[in-house]
This record gives sequence, C-alpha cells and structure tokens, in this order.
Amino acid sequence: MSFSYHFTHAICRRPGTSATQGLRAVDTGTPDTDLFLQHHADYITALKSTGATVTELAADEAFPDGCFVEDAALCLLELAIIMRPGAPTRLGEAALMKPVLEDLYPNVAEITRGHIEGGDILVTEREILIGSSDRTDAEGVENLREIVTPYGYSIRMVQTPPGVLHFKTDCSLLDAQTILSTRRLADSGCFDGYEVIHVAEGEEACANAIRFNNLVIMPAGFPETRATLTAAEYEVRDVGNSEAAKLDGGMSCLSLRFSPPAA
Ligand code: CIR
Repeated sequence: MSFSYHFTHAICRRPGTSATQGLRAVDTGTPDTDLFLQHHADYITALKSTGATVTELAADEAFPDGCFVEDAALCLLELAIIMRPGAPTRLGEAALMKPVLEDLYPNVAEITRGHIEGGDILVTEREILIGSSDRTDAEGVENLREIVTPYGYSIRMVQTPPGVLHFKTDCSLLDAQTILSTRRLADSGCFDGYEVIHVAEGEEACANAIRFNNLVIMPAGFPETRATLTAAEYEVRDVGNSEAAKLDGGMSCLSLRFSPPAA
C-alpha cells in the first residue's frame, strides 16, 4: 500500500492524573491512570517506529483532557492553525499548543471566532471535510475557511451524526482515496466519490484510527475490522485504548501529525 503523504513529526501530551476528571458523554468508569500511560507509551512507540520525530509534552494537570491534543490545532503543509475548542474546560488547551507549534512552523494562525475542534476535521488530498457538532459551529468553520482559502484549500461542511462526539469519532483517512467509516456516517453520502471501507457492525468504536506513514494504527479489540484492513493490505498496528475510550478518545485524538515546511 503506498501513501503520497509522509509525516515527519507528531506531538503528543501525556495524560495526567487529572485525566480521571476528563469529559465523557456517558460514564463507563474512571480511567486507570497507569494503564492509560502504558497505552499512551505504546501509541508513541508505534508512531516512532515509522521514523517520525515525536514531541512528548508533559501532562498539564489543569487540563484533564489535555492529552487529546488533536483538538487544539490543525496542522497543514504550509501552516498550523490554533483551534478554538467548543468545550469550555478545553479552551485553554489551544493557547498551550501555540508556542509548541511556533517552534516547528514559521506560520501559525489562530481561530478567533466561533468554535472548532480538530476532531471534527478530516483533511484529505482534495479537500478539508468538517463535521458540525456540539463542539464545532459555522462561525468557527467560516473563520478557518478565511485562513486556509488563500493557500488553495477548499472546505466542505458536513454533519457529524447525532450523539457522536466528533466527526472523526466515526471516520479515518486510510489513504488518498480511502476512508474507514461507520455505516451511520457513510450512509449520509458525505464520502461519495471516495472509496469507503466500513467498520464491522458492532465495532463502530474503531472507526477512529489513523494512517501514519506505513501503518494504520487502530484500537485493540476489533478483530473483524482489523481482518478487513489486513485483507486490503494495510499494515495494521493495534494499540490498547480502553482508558482513553472511557473519555471518548481514540487514536486520532492523541496526536497532531504533520510535516512542517522547514523539515
Ligand atoms: C472530550 O470530550 O473532549 C474528550 N474527553 C475527548 C476528546 C476526544 N478527541 C477527539 O476525538 N478528537
């Protein structure tokens, strides 16, 4: 399987002990901090195994959801954009990410109106797809559109399924043409024109995977979807996600993945 885009970098932030206070739609139990840290370390090992440089930020106890760094920024080829999370307890995470990205990107812009979280944004080779959700509104999307249009990007706004936290809770980009998706999302038609691989029925929680260089990194425990991806010749790496899942987090949320212009 070949991919046209190579990631040289990723940024992660370790979960802190305050992760036990992280946001969750439904309480399925409190995350075990030690196990969460073990899974997080396994995740970083998987990223590094592809040759990428991983910036490992220390936990910030003031932000229980701070390990879900994807929501705080969007990293494109030419610039990084600091998001404006819609969850009030997460708004400050964006400011924390700004100096980190300024060290890596010559150009860092910022969303200043409305709200938008990175988990609602899927960047494909032809467009930026954004799912409106409880965390991402039209004003935030419009602000992002103003920032990225001069760089030639086009934005298409779609609808995150009701009751689903983020757009990418239900989908992932596997390669330039192929999207892994739940049926409930793909049935909306938002991926018409792409190849779609559906996650197996009952395995909706593994739709949030990441394609990172030669690997597809997916949460452990979803054998049917794993077998489908392997049969389609993706090199799959499983990482435990039981503790992040208690906070509605998955594989994409735990990193920002990019190749800065200077790299
Ligand atoms: C939250 O509700 O914001 C966190 N507990 C989970 C964020 C997961 N992030 C993501 O899907 N991009």
